[in-house]
Order: sequence, then structure tokens, then C-alpha cells
Amino acid sequence: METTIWQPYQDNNVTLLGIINTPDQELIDNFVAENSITFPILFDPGSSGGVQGGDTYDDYYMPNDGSPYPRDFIVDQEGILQYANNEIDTEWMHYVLDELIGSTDGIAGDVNNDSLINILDVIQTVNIILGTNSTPTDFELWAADMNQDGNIDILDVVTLANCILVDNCGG
Ligand SMILES: [Ca+2]
Ligand SMILES: [Ca+2]
Repeated sequence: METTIWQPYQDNNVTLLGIINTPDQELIDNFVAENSITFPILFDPGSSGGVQGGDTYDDYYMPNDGSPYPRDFIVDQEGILQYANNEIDTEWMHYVLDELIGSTDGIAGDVNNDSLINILDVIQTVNIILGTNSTPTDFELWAADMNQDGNIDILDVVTLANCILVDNCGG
């Protein structure tokens, strides 16, 4: 979860919350430390600990409740459940997340989404930086962030320009 979901997606407006069912703070601290977890861990009230679920488990009951395996859920921008699983399937989770953040449509650098990467995309990127385009879409922000550091800035313009000039976009 930490390395395959949280780290790659936290800059794409994706929030990852862990919900744990033990009130034992020391146990939680050790788990967080051992797994180098940086996403927030919430406590499920109503739990007596162990594998017995608390209020959240009861609300989102899934088959074989009581097993120690985690349940994974993905909730979309509208608050609608888009994914539920009691086995870890990061490939499927990546697919669902990519669909939700719109990154499966289009290619990095193609900011105006016309299937070509050219000077028009440079202009679009500059417009985002200058604020001429003050309400860029999630797709535009994703496509313009050439170095995927979560910011749209001159580095992305340079990267995009290089990609166009040496005809090496995406390859
Ligand atoms: Ca384009
Ligand atoms: Ca960037």
C-alpha cells in the first residue's frame, strides 16, 4: 500500500487512509514503524481488538469478516464505492485509480489532448504556469507535469520542449 499506492498516487489528489481495529497504540506504532508507513492510520471505534471488526467493519461488512486479511476500498470523487476487495490486487487498484484520475486517456505532454505533442502543448503548459489558464483540469495538470513532481513549472516546459525537439516524447 505504501509503495505501490500511496507514493505513486498521493500527488494525484488520491488520499489513502488505513483503518486499524486495535486500540493498542503501541501495536499501531510498531506496525507503522516496521512497514515505514507514511499515510494516516485511523482507529476503528467499537472494536475489541484482535481480528474482530469495529464500527467501520460492521458498516462495510464483507464476506469472511473476522479474517485478519485487510479489505481495500476505493471511493471516487463523488463518494461512490468503485472498488472493494479482501485480497490485495494492486494491479486492479492501479487500473481503477488511473481511470478515476483520467490518466489512461491521453499521453504525458499532450496537454490539449489532441494526440499530438507539439508547440501548442508548450503554450498550454505556459498558460497554466502564468495563470492564463487559471482552472486547469486534472488531465491538463497530469499531462503538463512532465517530470511528475506535482508542480507545473519551467522544468516541465524544458522537458516538453526537449521531447518535441529531439522527437523522443514518451520514448
Ligand atoms: Ca497536443
Ligand atoms: Ca513538474
